[in-house]
Amino acid sequence: MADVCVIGLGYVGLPTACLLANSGVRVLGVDTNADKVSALNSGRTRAAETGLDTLVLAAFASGNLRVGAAPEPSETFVICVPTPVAPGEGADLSAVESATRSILPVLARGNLVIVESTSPVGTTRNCVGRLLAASGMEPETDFHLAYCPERVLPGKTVAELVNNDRLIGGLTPASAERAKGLYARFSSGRLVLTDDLTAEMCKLMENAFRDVNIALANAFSRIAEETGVDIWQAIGHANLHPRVNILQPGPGVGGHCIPVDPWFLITGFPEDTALLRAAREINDGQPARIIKRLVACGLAPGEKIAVLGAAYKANVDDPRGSPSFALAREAAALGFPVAVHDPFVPPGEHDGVAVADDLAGCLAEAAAAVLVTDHESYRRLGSGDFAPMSGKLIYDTRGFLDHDDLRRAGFVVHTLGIGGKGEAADKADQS
Ligand code: SAJ
Repeated sequence: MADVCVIGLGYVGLPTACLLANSGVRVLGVDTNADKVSALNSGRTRAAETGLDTLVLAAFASGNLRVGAAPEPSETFVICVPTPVAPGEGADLSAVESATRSILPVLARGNLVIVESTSPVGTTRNCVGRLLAASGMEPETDFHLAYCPERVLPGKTVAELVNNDRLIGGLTPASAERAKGLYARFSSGRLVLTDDLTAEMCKLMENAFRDVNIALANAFSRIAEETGVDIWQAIGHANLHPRVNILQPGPGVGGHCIPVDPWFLITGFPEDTALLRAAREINDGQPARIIKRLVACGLAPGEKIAVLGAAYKANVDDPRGSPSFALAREAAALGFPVAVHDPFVPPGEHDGVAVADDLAGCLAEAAAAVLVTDHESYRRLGSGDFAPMSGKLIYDTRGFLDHDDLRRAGFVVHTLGIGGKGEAADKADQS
């Protein structure tokens, strides 16, 4: 018997289980991946997440955390499994369904079931609630049911789980109150009560908001390239307006949340989501646009492109959905040999693209280098680091490198969102 059973020990489930254990409740963490369970039992975690190692060690040392393969009778069940959604297709709820079915044999009257997985609006009551009703018990009459989305930023997961405000969406106010009691054990943020449908909708709105606003920055950066404006400076100036906050343009939107979650809304409500679909197209179109600009700068098929960065964002080792891979694939399809470097992503094949941690090897004989990820360690790159290149073209998609130093050493530096090559890019578009 545990107090809380957390199902799915991924980037949210594991730290949540540990924070609960460290707050003094007996937690059983469950995962269907036997390797993950045995790694955890021998004290190993994914070290790249700040503070996670210490948290896991403390949770095991407290004696309150166990991990295993199947749920046991518990007061509360927290479902933290993935809900993948492919562009143009509906959400794949199979992991939520099987996690829910795994609770059925141990569910008891008075229990609380919480869903954290990002899901289409209505999943908690219509999918999880209905599946659990097969127990002969009804949600709300016999057990409590709530939807409580996480809002953590990968890389800062532990701190954000503790500090962020949270939405607690209950099928009834009583369910929300029960769930609030659980999160209050470790959260110092505000715990705001609402219903399950609203909480589900909020999670999707939050990430769609971000995607649309990044697309807006990317659309502005394209106009800047055509007009000779420096978008980085222009955004800084525009953001002096007290009610304007334009985000940063870049090589596209990666990760497993922002480019994915809008599809929950687009596939469910195609007629009302033209804006969200357009944003997806703009953001996904950035890698192809970057290659067009390299071609406009004179790069020819057969010449090697070095891609700096495989992680989807700065200073993390997570390559999921990284625009680097779209860029590498697109370039390879057009006949450019490509090498991808990252200081954090484990070397090997990711998304069908080879990633290496040898920077000089990646740059060797490259005609062009493209800075994709704004890792802090890349900021310090000077002209000497680019010396192994055979060509002189550097394309900075983040407005990030020390352009003066590079130019002094004879490199030709172009930056995403800075005009000057508009005409050449136009010609490439028309060819
Ligand atoms: N990006 C830009 N321009 C910007 C900001 C980001 O191009 O101005 C790109 C990044 O380079 C990256 C991608 O967007 O490729 C996403 O990065 P991110 O740091 O903005 O977000 P994630 O995906 O790491 O985490 C998001 C967060 N959601 C929001 O900010 C609304 C996080 O709070 C969520 O919990 C998480 O998704 C999730 O699990 O949904």
